[in-house]
Amino acid sequence: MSSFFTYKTHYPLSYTAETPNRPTISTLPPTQPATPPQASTGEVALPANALSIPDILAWHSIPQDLINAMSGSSLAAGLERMIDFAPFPIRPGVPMALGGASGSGKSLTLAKLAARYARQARQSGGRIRRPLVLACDSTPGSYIKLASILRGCDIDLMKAYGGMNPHLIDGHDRIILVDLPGLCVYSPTAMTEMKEVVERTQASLSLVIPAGMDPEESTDIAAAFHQCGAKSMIASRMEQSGRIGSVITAAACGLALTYGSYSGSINEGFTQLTPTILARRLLVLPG
Ligand SMILES: Nc1nc2c(ncn2[C@@H]2O[C@H](COP(=O)(O)OP(=O)(O)O)[C@@H](O)[C@H]2O)c(=O)[nH]1
Ligand SMILES: [Mg+2]
Repeated sequence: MSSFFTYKTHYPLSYTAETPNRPTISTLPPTQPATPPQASTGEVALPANALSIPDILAWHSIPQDLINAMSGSSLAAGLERMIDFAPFPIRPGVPMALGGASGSGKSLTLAKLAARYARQARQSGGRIRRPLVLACDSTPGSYIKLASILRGCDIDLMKAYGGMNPHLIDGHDRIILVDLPGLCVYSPTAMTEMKEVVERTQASLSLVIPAGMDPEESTDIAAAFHQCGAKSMIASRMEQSGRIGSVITAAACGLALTYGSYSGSINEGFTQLTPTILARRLLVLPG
């Protein structure tokens, strides 16, 4: 696994997006090649016979230095070397706040998690309590939107604008998810406000990064969250974009890659990412 500092040392932000012979969408068809792949893919089928794996990674706008660092026996092995793949680090009694840019998928991802834990609680026959969701985004309309996404889920939803001291919450033995406002990491004020909410809630912090974002921007965002104490990330909109380099560069900053979100529905398209699943997604465009 790499850390943000290793990544920054070896892969500075100043990489050029203009990779030589950069493939275009028309050179990366989502169909099976007529001839075998040019490189080992770790049991993953390569969709484009005309392109090497480094070419495809460049198509995803992954920096050349990171591509070089991933090269070796197979793409899955290269990903495993550069990225920490881990279960989502949540436990009862410790609130988990989901942060990221506005529109990145924080609320939908939170709802997917809440729906899972609500299902577990229901199936436990009363042994596990239903999850609690703290709505910390006071942007007009966001509470109503969150409540409507969560409608039908067996959860408790509580407004906690500005954060909330967890001692005031009946939550020591239940999963607590925190919906944060969207923020711009380049704004020191916004970052300070987010840190205050997270500290007041004594929450852990996880980042939601959408596929399709500019990989340099996602590196900046992941680095800023890493410095704020985030240890993990979730990749959203994995089925909505071709290029997913933003997910790779963010994770290579030292955030453990947990779930990938593949659908706009709260009850489907939410998968624990593994090197093989990610390798396949890099090589095969969404169908
Ligand atoms: N298809 C699809 N839509 C997504 C996914 N994640 C988020 N969205 C949509 O993206 C939009 C913004 O998501 P939202 O959770 O409100 O973002 P937030 O501003 O970060 O809370 C909503 O319309 C979501 O339904 C995903 O993985 N797949
Ligand atoms: Mg939201």
